[in-house]
Order: sequence, then C-alpha cells, then structure tokens
Amino acid sequence: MDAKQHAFAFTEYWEAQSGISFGVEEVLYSRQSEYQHVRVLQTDSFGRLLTLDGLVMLTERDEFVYHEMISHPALCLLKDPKRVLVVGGGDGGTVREILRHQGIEHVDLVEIDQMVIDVSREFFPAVSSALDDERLSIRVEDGAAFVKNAPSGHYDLVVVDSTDPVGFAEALFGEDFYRDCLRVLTDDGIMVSQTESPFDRTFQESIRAANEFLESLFKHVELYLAYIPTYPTGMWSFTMASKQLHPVRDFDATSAGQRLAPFAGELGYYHSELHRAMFVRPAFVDRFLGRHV
Ligand code: AG3
Repeated sequence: MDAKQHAFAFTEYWEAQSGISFGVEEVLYSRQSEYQHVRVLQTDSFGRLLTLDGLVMLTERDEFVYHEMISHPALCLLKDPKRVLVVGGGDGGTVREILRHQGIEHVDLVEIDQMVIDVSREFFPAVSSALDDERLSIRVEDGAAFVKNAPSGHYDLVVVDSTDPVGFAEALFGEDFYRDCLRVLTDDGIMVSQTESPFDRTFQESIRAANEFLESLFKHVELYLAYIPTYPTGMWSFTMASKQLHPVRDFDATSAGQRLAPFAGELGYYHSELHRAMFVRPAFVDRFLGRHV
C-alpha cells in the first residue's frame, strides 16, 4: 500500500512514548489564548481535529459519540427537563445535542475561553451549529465561579464538558464544585461529567476519588462507558450523579424512544436500548470503583 507522506504527525501522548497519532495534512490554526494553546489540524483520517494544550478535544469523525453520550442519557431519564447548565464545551457540540430536545427552554453555556468558541464557529460549523439558538445564553467566564453564584434549585441538568483534570480544569473535579452543582440542581436534578478513561493510569485515582465523593452527596452515582477512538485508550467514561432518579431502574425505554423519535435518525450512537447496556461495566472498571463483582 502506498502511504501518502505528510509533513508531520500529531501525537497525543498518554504516557511516555505511547499515544495516538494522526497524519497532519495542514495546520489550519495554532494560537495561544489566555488559557491554553488552541490548534486545528486537518488530519488524514478523522477530518479536522481540535486540540487544547496538545490534548484531543474533538475530531469531525467521532465527536458525535462524546456529545451524544454526555447529553442524551440524562435528558432521557429526566421526566421533563427544561433548564440546563453546560460547564465548558465552548465548541458547542454538547449544546447542539441538548437543544435537539423540544422541551428544553433554556441552556446556559459557561466557557472560560472565548478562543474555543470562535475557533469552533470558524472551523467546525457542524459542531457549533446551535450556538446561535435563541434558547442559549453563552457566558465567557470561569465555570466554577459561575456555579458558586448561580441560584439554588434552578437547573434540571448540569453537564460538565471539561478538559482533563489538570490546571484550571482541575477545580471541575473538586469537592467544592460538586457541592455547588448539587445546590443549583432541582430536587430530582442530575449532573453528568466526562470522567476520562478507566484504562488511563494518570487519572484513575482522581476519578475514583471524585466518584466516592459524589456518592456522599447524591443518592445515585453511576459511571457509564462509550467508545471514542481518538481519546486516550479509546474507552471513555462519564459519571451520572442523580438526586432522585435511578439511572437504570427509573429509565423508561418507551418514553425515551418517544422523546428521541423526532431526531433519532440524526443520532449515531445513543438510542433508548443502549441506555441500560452502557451502565454494564467490565469487571476491572467495577473493581477500580470499589464495586464488587
Ligand atoms: N472534552 C474533552 C475530554 C477530554 C479529552 N482528553 C484528552 N484527550 N486527553 C471534549 C470537549 C468536546 N466538547
């Protein structure tokens, strides 16, 4: 096979010399913002790639997995969600999914870095397509500070679409932040956070600790998995923390199917039958969470 030669390969290193590489056909954008280095690369395999400080945030080809899976499970579990807060996620992929739900009245998107929003609008039109929706308010500020000052009992759902727990994003995996999330949620509200890869040794301990702390605050805490080829190790986790509804036992697949019906054909990953299955975790994941199997 004739491999096309590219100027260089971009690699996100997971540890030492191991990672995932992409052939780069063109560097479309590369600039330092106030917070991080923002890059857009045209790859040979996954379309355009957005990186922040050298970490893969999204690619055109597999972003649907992450954005559907961080949004729809909780929205389909909730009885009648109306108000949602998204912390991070300035690229707009998460709000695009949330705003597909007709019952949603208002979404607050709190992104710390204006450059992420601007770059997504310019280079990822299919990801940022809902950023001008009239039900959306965009605030460019620190997410942890925003939640601290937000009114109690206001949101049905808080989605934490953050980068890795290092530097300024570390607060979004911390106890104070989780306490504030609990407070701003309605009585049966839900928080969903991206929680890294269970295979990745760098974050295993912080994810386990975060899970344990959430269990002291919320009635139900359940981690679920999705397969995201361009994130470290390809196996990714999300954590759902719920004040009332059990993520699996209170899930009604029939009403979820009806809720999804108007746009089910546009979804590539999540569907009502997947919901229960995604909470069934491999043994090593349950073990690291301290759940006995
Ligand atoms: N949020 C980033 C998930 C963390 C990826 N980590 C990594 N590549 N090391 C994705 C933003 C998409 N809205």
